[in-house]
Amino acid sequence: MSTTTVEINFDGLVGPTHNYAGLSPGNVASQSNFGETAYPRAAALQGLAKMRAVMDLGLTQGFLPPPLRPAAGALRAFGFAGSDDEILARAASEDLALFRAVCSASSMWRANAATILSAPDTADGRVHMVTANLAGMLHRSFEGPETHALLRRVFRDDTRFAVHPPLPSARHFGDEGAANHMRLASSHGAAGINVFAHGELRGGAFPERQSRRASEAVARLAGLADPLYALQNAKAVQAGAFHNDVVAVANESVLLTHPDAFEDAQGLYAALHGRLPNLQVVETRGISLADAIGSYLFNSQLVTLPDGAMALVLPIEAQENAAVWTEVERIVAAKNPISRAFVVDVRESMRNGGGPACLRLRVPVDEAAKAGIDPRYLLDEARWERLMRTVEVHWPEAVAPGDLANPDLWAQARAAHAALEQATGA
Ligand code: SUG
Repeated sequence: MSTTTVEINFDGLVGPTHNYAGLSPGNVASQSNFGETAYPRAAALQGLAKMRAVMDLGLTQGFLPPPLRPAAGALRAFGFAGSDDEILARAASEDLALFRAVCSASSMWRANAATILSAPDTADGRVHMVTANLAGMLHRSFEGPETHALLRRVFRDDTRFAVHPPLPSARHFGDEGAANHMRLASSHGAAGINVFAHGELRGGAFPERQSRRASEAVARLAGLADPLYALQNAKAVQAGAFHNDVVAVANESVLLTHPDAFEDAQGLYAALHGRLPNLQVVETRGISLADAIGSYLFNSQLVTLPDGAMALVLPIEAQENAAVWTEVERIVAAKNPISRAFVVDVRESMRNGGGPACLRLRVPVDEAAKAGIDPRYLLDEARWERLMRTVEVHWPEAVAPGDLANPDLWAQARAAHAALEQATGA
């Protein structure tokens, strides 16, 4: 056990084609903002400001760049041929839904990039990363292979990191990554309990995106001993909790949760208490599922600060909801042990159903593992400034769904992608 293990948040940088195409059924924000104009530059700057806010708390911050969109290359597998522009033009006219899917900037929600299994919990003592297949949504299903290649580049020391490809037979193994995984432990460096929240076919109006079979495969791949599986509450899924991280969040020994997050919440708490004596379950009081999902209270980042205190990094929407904010103030005042709250503005992402916690992938590392990360993806002042400048110069100001078929946007997105590669040296 290492006392120097910390968690690094790797945020997804919002890509230049960020738009509102209503691609995620079951995700209330994505559905209700369909057709609106999106602001990719503002979206990426909001994300960078969040990264900066977390850096300013004294935490190490990483970032993951977006893949090139529109993904003309992905369309070749479906029989589209010609130049990239020819392929995109043909797809836009023949299959608009498929075309919109390959334009999505959904890689920004890096909580769905992979499930991360912490070194003290895995059979070989490496950090395991199982890339998510994101099979539940067409637009997200294109991310897996690119994310796998990226994670292999970033977490390059294979004596410290084991990066797995997305699970095959995707339809039967729907896997949405860390958004449905929680780790409870007395500290980041101690052995922990891995909890996998999952859905099952229960026939509601909204899809259940994480299959238990996928979670079991993830646990096997990492060689976890004795993980827990917790069925999501059908009420929560049907209220719009398409990922468990919109109704619960864990950090070290704390589980902050909506009382209706899990089908058998008491059973889960009892199993956790039995294995982690200093576990603190903080259930919210008086917050409806609708308020939880509208405000994204639980999609806060729950982080351990360098002085050992725990803080919530909340979306501004949580502050704007009086009932939710009163509850946040109560939780912080109780100090057991969440004692600070910071608010960030990631409204552009929120309008597609992605809060602060969706935008980041948590990676626990000790010093040796940290040294095995490509440093170009760890932010310092200069790298953060360079990202800011690149976004300011190259990201489009506004994108409406109708703009997606405009070849000028494709050219701008390619130029932005190239500029980012140059800026990061990647
Ligand atoms: O998969 N939204 C994402 C939001 C992901 C949030 N992630 C976590 N909860 N961890 C999704 O539903 C919307 C795209 C659109 O409609 O254009 C979208 O993909």
